[in-house]
Amino acid sequence: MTETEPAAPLGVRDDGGIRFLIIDNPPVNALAQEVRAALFEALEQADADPAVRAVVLMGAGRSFVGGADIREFGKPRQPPRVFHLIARMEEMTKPVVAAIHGVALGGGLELALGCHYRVVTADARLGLPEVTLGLLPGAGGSQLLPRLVGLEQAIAMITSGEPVGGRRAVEIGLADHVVEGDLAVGAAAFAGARAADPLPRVRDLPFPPIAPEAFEALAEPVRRRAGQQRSPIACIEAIGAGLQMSFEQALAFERRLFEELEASEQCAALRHAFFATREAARAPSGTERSSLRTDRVTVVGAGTMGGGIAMCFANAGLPVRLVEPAAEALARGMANIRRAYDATVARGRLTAADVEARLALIAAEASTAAALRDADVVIEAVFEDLALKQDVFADLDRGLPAPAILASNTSTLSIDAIAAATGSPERVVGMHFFSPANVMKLVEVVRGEKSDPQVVASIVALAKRIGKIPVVVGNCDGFVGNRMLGQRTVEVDRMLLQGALPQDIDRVLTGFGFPMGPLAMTDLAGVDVNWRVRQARGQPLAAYDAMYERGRLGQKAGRGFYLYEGRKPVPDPEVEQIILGLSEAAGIERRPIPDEEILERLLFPMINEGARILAEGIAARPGDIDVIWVHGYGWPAWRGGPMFHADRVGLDHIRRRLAHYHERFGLASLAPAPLLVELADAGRGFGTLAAAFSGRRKDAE
Ligand code: T1G
Ligand code: NAD
Repeated sequence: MTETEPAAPLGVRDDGGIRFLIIDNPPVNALAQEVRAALFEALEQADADPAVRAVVLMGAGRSFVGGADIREFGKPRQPPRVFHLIARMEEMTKPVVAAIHGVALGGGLELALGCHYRVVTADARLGLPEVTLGLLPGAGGSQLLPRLVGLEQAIAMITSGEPVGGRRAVEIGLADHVVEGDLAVGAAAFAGARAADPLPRVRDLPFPPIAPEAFEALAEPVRRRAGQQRSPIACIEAIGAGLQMSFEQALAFERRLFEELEASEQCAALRHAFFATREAARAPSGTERSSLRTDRVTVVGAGTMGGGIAMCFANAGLPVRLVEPAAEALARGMANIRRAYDATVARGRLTAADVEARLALIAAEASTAAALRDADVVIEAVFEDLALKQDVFADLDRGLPAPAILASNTSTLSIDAIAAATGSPERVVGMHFFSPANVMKLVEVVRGEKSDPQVVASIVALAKRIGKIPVVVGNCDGFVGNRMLGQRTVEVDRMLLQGALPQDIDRVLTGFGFPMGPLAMTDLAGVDVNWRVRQARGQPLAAYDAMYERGRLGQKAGRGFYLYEGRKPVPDPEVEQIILGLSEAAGIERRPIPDEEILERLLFPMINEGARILAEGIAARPGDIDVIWVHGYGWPAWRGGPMFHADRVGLDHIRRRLAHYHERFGLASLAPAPLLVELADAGRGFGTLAAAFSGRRKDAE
């Protein structure tokens, strides 16, 4: 066993004629320039060295390779590129075996596809997630993967970006063998046994033939789901090239598409969303090593949110207690949970056995006393009523000793007001899930004035443990998301009275890329939920109140701003009459409102409020606001988020348009926010704030 001096970031060692090349570029072994250069050279050396019978390519640490280095995108890249490495491996005179543990994603999987063999651990994850970054596989993946796994599987993997597990990879022909024991040992044995065999190259396999109409049947649903996002469609085009072109021609076509996408706004937006999501989820500085225990969780209130929150823990394999005082309400809550799981089984995403295993993790108890027993964290999700929540927190504070954390899922109430009902406000924090809680990824972690940073950090870590995207925000009315949404809702109501109809406004926002418009969303969440929140604040909205007063509560009532045939919203002439009547009563002469104005008034007041939120420090970074809107409010990720979008539109333009609407409508909230004005005057964008705020991303775009 001879150790050669490892050329960081690549380790090289020999064992019985097998040369191990170990990529070592923490945290995810991304294929940065220096890695590619070192690997290319090592492949050359291994091929030339007669003592080497075979090569095993591995990753150091927790993964094989997490992909190309995303930070290099949008900048000129030095050779060798990933596709050069693949071409070099395909020219090797001895077998190269990829030994995969952890993840092999993007360029990492393409590298493995350039190898002659792939062995995996059972829990490895193999995928091509480029589409989620607004890209497509740029090193041959669109041509190599179909040759191994067939077109249907390749289209599914490349257009969804979803990885497959190690065992599944062998089942579909993507990998050759699952190594049960030590990966290096298993891979070396596998390589040694094939050192003298003819070298199988994936590129030499035939591209799977398919009839044009059959290909179209696979492509059409992808195009439909893509909407305005370009990358899934480009993936289909790249894969399809294999049917008409030679391997080399199809590779060149794939590369042209890749360069087109890499230079695109959508790709810049999705890369921004990628890094902003990770930045937002980082533990607040100084609390990286939070020590508070969060294993035993109790959820108080088994309604819409409490049930969904309990499912999050069960879905993550964590036991959870669900408490309601009333047995009937508890039974209703558990029935909702079972119904939700049954729907997932019906969609083939879970088995009946999975459901039983998850339900077994939810301990339902019809007693408030249960809430006070051995919990590290209590998440309260009772009615949105301050006095009730203060009672519940006072009981918890008396019954459950510190350092147990007391978290509230309130969506609108002040965390400080709730904490004031306890003797230990330092252990009170907001944990604001979004409906449906078992689906939506976002959690606003609301730090109260007295919340201990360790408590905040513990809840951030807990949210990540259940697969959520936590964003730490300050305590204010509506926190970040609902506060900005409030500005949009006010403008929606005003536009309805001034000349627009629900379908006009919703068409414009879905045209921008949202999955649903503001009025259809209100009907889904419940017109009454919106009314109750505004009632508590004394915020009347003519059109919204008119729906409520007429019992038009939304989907659950079969009518709201729309009539509902099943879940399909249908414009209702009666609503038009109601709105025309409101305009007349308010003495407003209705006018056609151009789409451009509708869009500006849906987005700019929100962005303006975002600037106020940043100036107040309620959000730590502009990227945090973007993450909240992308993962909590349906903002299209390929548009980056409201603050990213604002920089694309230009802050000076937004300032001028807001000033125009402020002058025209005289609404204080439309006055351009000081931070927006300051940045516009300086010709800067919110993105330039990132550095000042986090001091880590000097290159923020
Ligand atoms: N490049 C650069 N940095 C990366 C990275 C990458 N590919 N992947 C992760 N990071 C950073 C991340 O920003 C974070 O940094 C840290 O690593 C830990 O990540 C040619 C064109 C691998 C499953 O899309 O999905 O290859 O915040 O917090 O939860 O065709 O990261 O600590 O400073 O997410 O354990 C395709 C992207 C690229 C995979 C690990 N690859 N990464 O998850 O840790 S395109 C991807 C992930 C490509 C080729 C094309 C996840 C992960 P920081 P993390 P994690
Ligand atoms: P819900 O009415 O569906 O459920 C509330 C549950 O609390 C009911 O089952 C009720 O029986 C129970 N409850 C009442 N008093 C209780 C007590 N003293 N102890 C234990 N349980 C008690 O309401 P929901 O929509 O689930 O909302 C719950 C909380 O979550 C509210 O604060 C709400 O603002 C917040 N929230 C709601 C949404 C949403 O979209 N529904 C989204 C985010 C946050």
